[in-house]
Amino acid sequence: MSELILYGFPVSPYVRSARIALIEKGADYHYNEIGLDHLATDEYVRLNPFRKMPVLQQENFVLYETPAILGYIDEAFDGASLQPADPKARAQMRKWIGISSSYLYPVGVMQLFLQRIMFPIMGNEPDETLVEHSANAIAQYLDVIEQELVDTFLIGNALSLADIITGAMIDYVNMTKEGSALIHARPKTAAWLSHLSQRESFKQSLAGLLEGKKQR
Ligand SMILES: N[C@@H](CCC(=O)N[C@@H](CS)C(=O)NCC(=O)O)C(=O)O
Repeated sequence: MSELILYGFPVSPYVRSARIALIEKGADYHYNEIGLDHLATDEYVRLNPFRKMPVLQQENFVLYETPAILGYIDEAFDGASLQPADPKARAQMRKWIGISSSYLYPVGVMQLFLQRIMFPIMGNEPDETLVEHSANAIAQYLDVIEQELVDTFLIGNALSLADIITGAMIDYVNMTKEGSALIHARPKTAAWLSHLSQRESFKQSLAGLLEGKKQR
């Protein structure tokens, strides 16, 4: 198969999701690590006119939007399927992919994680009002995860794209002291995240910048 290239900044949970899926499938790929400044270049806009990451490229096939990338990775490569065959289960998986992008990312990543973890790395002071607001919002979303989890995985009894994208975002929430307390008050969610974070794919895809940054 022709060379597969993934572009993105390693801290991005969307980029990390794609890396997790590639590792889970055992796909051979080249990771082209780019910084946020690269999104403004003419070279990048030719790959993604919306200037977001990740982008997956395989010769003249260029794909952006994480749900599409995750589906392609699963379907184009051998290895255990990351999508359930049953239509209802597959629909539930897509529901979680939508929840992650529409609700978890804006509050859990762009507010709580950004303020608590990334701001100190960048030398900025967190906005405590925003931290409190986002922790309250994410608590409600964690309640939904806790109610829906029946077993080790979000859907059925196998790892799916739902666990990958939702897990990548909740893992970042768990790095914050507020998020960690909320997750550990929800035993099924805590056990689910603990299983995921022990997978090689989750360990190998953690950005070096974030190592040792989990708050205690
Ligand atoms: N809908 C896009 C969202 C991707 C996205 O928001 N990526 C972030 C990184 S986590 C990004 O590129 N941010 C740069 C920016 O908004 O300027 C997807 O599913 O891939």
